[in-house]
Amino acid sequence: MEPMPTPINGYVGFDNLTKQLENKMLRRGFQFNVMVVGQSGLGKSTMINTLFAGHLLDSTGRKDPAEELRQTTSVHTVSHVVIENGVKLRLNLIDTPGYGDLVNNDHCWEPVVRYIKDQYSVYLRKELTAVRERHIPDTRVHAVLFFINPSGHSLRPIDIVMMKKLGDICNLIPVIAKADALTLQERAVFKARIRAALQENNIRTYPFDHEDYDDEERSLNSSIQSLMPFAVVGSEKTMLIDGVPVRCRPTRSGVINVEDPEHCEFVYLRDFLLRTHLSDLVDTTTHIYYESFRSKQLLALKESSAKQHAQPAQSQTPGRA
Ligand SMILES: Nc1nc2c(ncn2[C@@H]2O[C@H](COP(=O)(O)OP(=O)(O)O)[C@@H](O)[C@H]2O)c(=O)[nH]1
Ligand SMILES: [Mg+2]
Repeated sequence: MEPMPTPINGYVGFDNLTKQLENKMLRRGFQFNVMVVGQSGLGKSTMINTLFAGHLLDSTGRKDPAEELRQTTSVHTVSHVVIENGVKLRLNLIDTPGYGDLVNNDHCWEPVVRYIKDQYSVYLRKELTAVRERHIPDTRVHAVLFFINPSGHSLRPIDIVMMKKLGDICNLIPVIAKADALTLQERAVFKARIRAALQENNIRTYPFDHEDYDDEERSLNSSIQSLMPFAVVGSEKTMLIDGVPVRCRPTRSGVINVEDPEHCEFVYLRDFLLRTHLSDLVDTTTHIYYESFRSKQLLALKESSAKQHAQPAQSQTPGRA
């Protein structure tokens, strides 16, 4: 139990601590690494650009009709620095091959899973060197946005396999892509069906409860979970509505205002990802996913070195799990 606070007579000044931390964080900036996963053409690049209100990833959409349709064939990372009111955010955006598009989808999750584990492994090696860097560059994936095809039916078996693999090793955030393809009623049914499938298959999505969460955090988590997966629409086009520029997408049934919660759930996703949970995503990656990778690796190392003592063999370095 924590001891009772001792009364102090007069101003000491350690209440400046939060200010000191804030200044330090502002100087250093934040690192946030987001990965997008899903079939090609589901609007992944567009959604990243909509989220960060800038052109950070190129869309597969052709500018010139003669140009070939570009498809992401390997895991591809781009880095950006964005600054808002003096807060510096270093972003790594990780684009992945449009998986599940091929005739043979066996092992299509491999490059994605390998990339995520490789980043843990790189970090661990840096941590284990005798002379550690003061700040180890963090390339660990803090959030994976998983784009679900707005089919209105249910998840494909391949989606389930992929999500299961991802939910075990990182913060998985499923979203329904191109939600303008569904009516509000279809959307509600589809969302409920996906939530049921996630539960049935024991797929862990972010946010999830943790032992040391208090009641308030648990109830916030469950209210977010009940809204998931967010049905989003992305667009880089802006139009003036009542004199204010807003991102929108013209459709057959009218113009969708991306930032209007009556039209789609983009703002929920943005607020959750960037306004309320950004720091927790980074913490969860460090304390849950990386920690579990780290302890598995170190235990394996210990075991193998015990074996080596018994019978001297080749040297072993930490690698992939
Ligand atoms: N209807 C609709 N189209 C979208 C949406 N988001 C993106 N698109 C379009 O879908 C095409 C593919 O988008 P892109 O972001 O390149 O998809 P990616 O392959 O998943 O990265 C482009 O023509 C986009 O303009 C959306 O929310 N709704
Ligand atoms: Mg793309």
